[in-house]
Amino acid sequence: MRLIWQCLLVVVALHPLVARAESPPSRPPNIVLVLADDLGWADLACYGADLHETPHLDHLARQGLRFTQAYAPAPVCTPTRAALLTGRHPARLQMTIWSEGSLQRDTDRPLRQARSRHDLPHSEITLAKLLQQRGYLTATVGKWHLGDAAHAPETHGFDINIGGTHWGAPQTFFWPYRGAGRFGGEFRYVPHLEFGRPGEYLTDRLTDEALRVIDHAVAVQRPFFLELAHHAPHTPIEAPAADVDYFQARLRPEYKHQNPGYAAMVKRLDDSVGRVLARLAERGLSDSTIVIFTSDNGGYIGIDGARQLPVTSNFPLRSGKGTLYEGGLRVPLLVRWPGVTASDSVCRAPVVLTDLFPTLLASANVSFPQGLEIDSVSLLDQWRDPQAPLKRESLYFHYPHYYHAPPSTPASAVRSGDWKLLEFFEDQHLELFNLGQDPSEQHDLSRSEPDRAQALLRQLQAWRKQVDAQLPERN
Ligand SMILES: [Ca+2]
Repeated sequence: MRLIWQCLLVVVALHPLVARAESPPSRPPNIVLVLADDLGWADLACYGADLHETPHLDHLARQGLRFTQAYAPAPVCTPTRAALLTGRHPARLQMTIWSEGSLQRDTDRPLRQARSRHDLPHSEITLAKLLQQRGYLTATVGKWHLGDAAHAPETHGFDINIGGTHWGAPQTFFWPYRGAGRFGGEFRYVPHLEFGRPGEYLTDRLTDEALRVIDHAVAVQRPFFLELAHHAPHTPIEAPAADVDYFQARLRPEYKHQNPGYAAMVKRLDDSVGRVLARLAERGLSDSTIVIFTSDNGGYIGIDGARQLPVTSNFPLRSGKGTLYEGGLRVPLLVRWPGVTASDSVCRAPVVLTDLFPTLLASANVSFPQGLEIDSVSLLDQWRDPQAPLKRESLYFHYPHYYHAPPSTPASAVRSGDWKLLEFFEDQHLELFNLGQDPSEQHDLSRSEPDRAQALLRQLQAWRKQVDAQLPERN
């Protein structure tokens, strides 16, 4: 009889529910980072979109924390992705333009663009690498854009890479996702997605792959870091015809968003997040998983060639991707971590995606190597309490390159409090805005506030020197 009781006690003690009740959870949180490509600050309904419908993302915002002043560290793809994974400023990394753009020199312009690396160096320590060392299963599904095959995700701490290449956009969003011509003569493809079916849509397929990663992590009983880096809604503006027709029928002349193709892409992106959240819930992982949704730069306001319409609008923010105005830099940022973020909370502090590096490491209780110079701060205090003071005075931006749509010239910028100064390298002119009073950057105060402009300029120049920012040269 005694033996039976002893056996029973052992069984009870080993039961997972009992073990959980007696000791604090030692297992670190799972992390799901959904990164959209070129999605603008105003593109979600919970950020003021009109034509677009984003019920799942709006629901995520209500369940967690929404940032109103989150910045991408750069107005284009590659530098933001490099900074997010390393916690270091694109200027310090000397990765300030998208990979393909780093190979061009502007010979017909007043300035030759600054030098920029094509590949993320292996000397850099990534978030994935540190989490991998902590025992996480690390996976990236979708866009990589941080270098050639020798610098693929597998060389930067990811156990699994599905679809990541050095290219910044697919030839087409429909299977088999390959071909040539749209981005020049080269033949592009998305690896690991060869076995698809006609009509299959890339956003849906990447979501299928992400769900498989979640299931695999559950099967092998490991905490996981999943980066679901969608190509949507980057060009080419392509979506299933029924979705495009749906939004075409809902267009109103007074809407700021007028592109039904783009609205359809955003809808599929929203569906993807809905499916990921549902799978986490099915697997009992909602409470133990940090879910983050954001974008790598502001919305692209160039023309969608197929429809002869602007791709999107970042209104009320000025301009778009490729510029250092708010429309080029500001992005949606949603965070849900039950027990840490409060439901329906809003943080208005200016933060930058580079901050996710120390924040996520702190969340997973992982320290980064001593002496590593990072350009970011942990936002864990703000996740817990959106009013918590932020330990940083200024944000810096450096884009020493040209952009095509809208046409823009090489520039740097600093934001300190509500004040933002832009310095344009072609003619050295300055623009000064008070974002608190003028969030749309319509009133340049550089002439009426020259002392303030000069003080911010000195601060910006000192920062560039400190991080060894590369500058454009006269042609
Ligand atoms: Ca992008």
